[in-house]
Amino acid sequence: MRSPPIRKCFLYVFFALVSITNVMWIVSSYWLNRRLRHNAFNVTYRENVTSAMSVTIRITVLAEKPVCSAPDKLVGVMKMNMAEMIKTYHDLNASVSTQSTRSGGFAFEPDSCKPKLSVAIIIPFRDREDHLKTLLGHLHPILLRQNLRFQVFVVEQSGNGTFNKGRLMNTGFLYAKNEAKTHFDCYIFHDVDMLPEDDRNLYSCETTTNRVYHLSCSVSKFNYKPLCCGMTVGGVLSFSENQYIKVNGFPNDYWGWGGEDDDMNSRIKLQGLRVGRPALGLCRYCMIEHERDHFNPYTENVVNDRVAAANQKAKISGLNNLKTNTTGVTNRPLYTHLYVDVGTQ
Ligand code: UDH
Ligand code: MN
Repeated sequence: MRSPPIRKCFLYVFFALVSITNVMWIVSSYWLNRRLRHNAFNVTYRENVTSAMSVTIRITVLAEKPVCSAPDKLVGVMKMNMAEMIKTYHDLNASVSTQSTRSGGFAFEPDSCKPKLSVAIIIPFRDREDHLKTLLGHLHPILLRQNLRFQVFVVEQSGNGTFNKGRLMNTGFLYAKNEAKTHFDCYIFHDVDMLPEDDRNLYSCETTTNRVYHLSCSVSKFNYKPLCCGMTVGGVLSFSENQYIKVNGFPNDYWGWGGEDDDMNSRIKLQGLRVGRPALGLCRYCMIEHERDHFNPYTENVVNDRVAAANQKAKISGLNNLKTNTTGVTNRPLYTHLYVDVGTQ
């Protein structure tokens, strides 16, 4: 049976309208998408087709967080009551030992603004659980107050062999640079027992100058005497990615306690970099008191000979000949835990 002409007309108009609205929808969403992407907005589209005649497009534009300005919640000098801190951070037990439900590890960042810098904190580690708890409990809030994006990597040496801090730090750097999901601007190598005493000591780095930063220049174990007693760049040391690559990382051939920091000091100078330090009051650190670890012996002559040859080795021992084996990675709520076989002496 043939349709009456009036019904046919309606059908044509109906299909024409549907096609026009669809074309308009496609063009406008493409255009908006391009424009908004160009302006770096996050866009979520929700199409709601309620009937053939009415096509509504609801677009929610979520403005991106503003870039963080200078941190304004810093407290300055902090009270360092060790007994109280240890008691408080005992509760961190769960965060320290449990596995995170979020995969891939994650960086922390402030809620309300987009950080200017992304920082990887790399902690060489073995058998210092109490120190780690205390450090994490103390450091996390400081880094959040400093408006940084940061991720902590605890690089643990497996087994009972002699400790090799240089290899652990190099392994942590390469993992953070190549395997983590976040890009980092700065890499800060951090002893597990060093607690900053002033949160105006910023955990950052200089990406455009030749200055690396020694953040811990006044330490409790030396009665806060600046650069006391042969100290060079030990404790807490900050690099940009390029700077760390330029110095070829830490040396791999220091076994046991001492020397790798003095060797690094030579590498920095050899590459024409300079060591910057925060203003004296700001670089105060409290080192948790401890004895020398059993598997981290000090052999003075060996260390001295190695440090004397530091410049000759700078190009041949470091990132470019690192042979370690990362046997496991566990993402925990507060940090990413690497288990590393550093090889043998
Ligand atoms: N580290 C470990 N486990 C070890 C050895 C070293 O985690 O078994 C790491 C840790 O991050 C530590 C860092 O390596 O903070 C440096 O080692 P250290 O703390 O032993 O170095 P420090 O210069 O040693 O503090 C001083 C030891 C002398 C103590 C003498 C006390 N009378
Ligand atoms: Mn120590």
